[in-house]
Amino acid sequence: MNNTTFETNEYTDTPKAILVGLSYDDRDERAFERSMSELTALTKACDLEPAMTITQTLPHPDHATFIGSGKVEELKNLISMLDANIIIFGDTLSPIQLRNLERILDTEVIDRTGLILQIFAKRARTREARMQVEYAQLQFMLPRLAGMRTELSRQGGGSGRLSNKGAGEKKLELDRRRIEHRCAELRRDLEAIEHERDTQRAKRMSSDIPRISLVGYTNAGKSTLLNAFLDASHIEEKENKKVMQKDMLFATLDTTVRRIDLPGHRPFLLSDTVGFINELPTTLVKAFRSTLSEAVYADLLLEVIDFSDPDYMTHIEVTEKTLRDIGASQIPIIYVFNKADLVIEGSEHSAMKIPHLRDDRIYMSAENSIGLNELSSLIERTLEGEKIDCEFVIPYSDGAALHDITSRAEVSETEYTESGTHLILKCSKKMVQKYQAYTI
Ligand SMILES: Nc1nc2c(ncn2[C@@H]2O[C@H](COP(=O)(O)OP(=O)(O)OP(=O)(O)O)[C@@H](O)[C@H]2O)c(=O)[nH]1
Ligand SMILES: [Mg+2]
Repeated sequence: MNNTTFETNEYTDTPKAILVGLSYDDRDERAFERSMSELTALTKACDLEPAMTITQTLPHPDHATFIGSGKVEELKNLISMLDANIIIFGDTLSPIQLRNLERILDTEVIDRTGLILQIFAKRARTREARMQVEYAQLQFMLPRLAGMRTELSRQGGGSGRLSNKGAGEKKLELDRRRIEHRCAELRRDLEAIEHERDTQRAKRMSSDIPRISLVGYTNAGKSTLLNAFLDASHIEEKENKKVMQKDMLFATLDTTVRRIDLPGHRPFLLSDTVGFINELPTTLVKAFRSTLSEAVYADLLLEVIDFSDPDYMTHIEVTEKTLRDIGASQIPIIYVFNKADLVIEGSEHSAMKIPHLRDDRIYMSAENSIGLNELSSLIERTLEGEKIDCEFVIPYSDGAALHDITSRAEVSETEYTESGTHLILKCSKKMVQKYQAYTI
């Protein structure tokens, strides 16, 4: 891998970072290279200048300093040569390794998890997202408290980085208790917000309109797809309803729900939320559970995939794993192979005309609004296919249920029996669950 120095002044005043990667355990070389370019993108997303990347291959990481001692020396020289402000490691380091490296290098050292936490801290806008990030940062920090040093003049960037000022056991204990107290406070406030969110969601759930969630790897084009759908919709003030789309990892951190109403298609609610990444830190997954779980309550997921990324298969695996982790793996999925306009000449897919449909997949381009109608039709067919045949007997005392069911399901037979109205119909699984007590 080349050592790259950026000579443009694109990053003036931006703190300089040296990126460090270790290839060990016979890691696949290409996968390692891609993970290092992802680290570069993450560094930029954190408003840091990736001034140089250095790599090393070892049979296994050094338990004290992660990389070998010779490489640490090399790093030390590079820091003074480049006047670097921060060192970023591509893997997760142990608290001891972080502490040792900071001591030897006398420079701030963070690992991939720490970097992702910083990005989230910078991007979080809503009160909920900010509290979730703070919670994740504190949880991440607790086991590392003892290692934090004070002498370093740390660059800012992110609210949560506390340094352990006075060292000493007493101070440490005080810090620990303060952090635990703050965590409890945050948990309480977050639960209150979650309750509010549940109420809003319950309102949405009770409406007839299907709920669809955009999920997928960060930078795949989820927000672009939401905006393209808005553009094509019959609604007012669509410009104000658009969300940020940007070539940057973790551009979106908050959840937005919009009504989409394409001419000639049935309307639906579409939610856009935070994207996934390989090895999303568990502290973040836990803290963002309620934001991520927006997907759990959807009737259908649109998994957006950047088809132009050579690593898209890994991205699909990561997304499926994350969906399992948040309990959303049972929801039907449409695979949206996006950015198909970028598929290059000469590749195995270059003859493909877009939009191209195959079973539960569509190859399209959100940016160029190619394939929106075809995707809408696929959505309708998928939702329709999800409907099941069912029979209900609804007691005469529950008029509300009868009204709800008959207005939303396709009723084929109605009979008035002694115990209630007997209906034979086709409806969504959700409705069957809701009126489980009346099914026969
Ligand atoms: N060429 C091309 N670029 C696209 C397409 N769709 C999205 N992009 C670009 O890809 C970048 C990322 O798009 P976003 O919509 O912000 O991606 P996202 O999935 O919302 O990403 P996060 O919010 O960071 O998780 C932007 O620069 C878009 O302009 C497409 O179909 N073709
Ligand atoms: Mg987005």
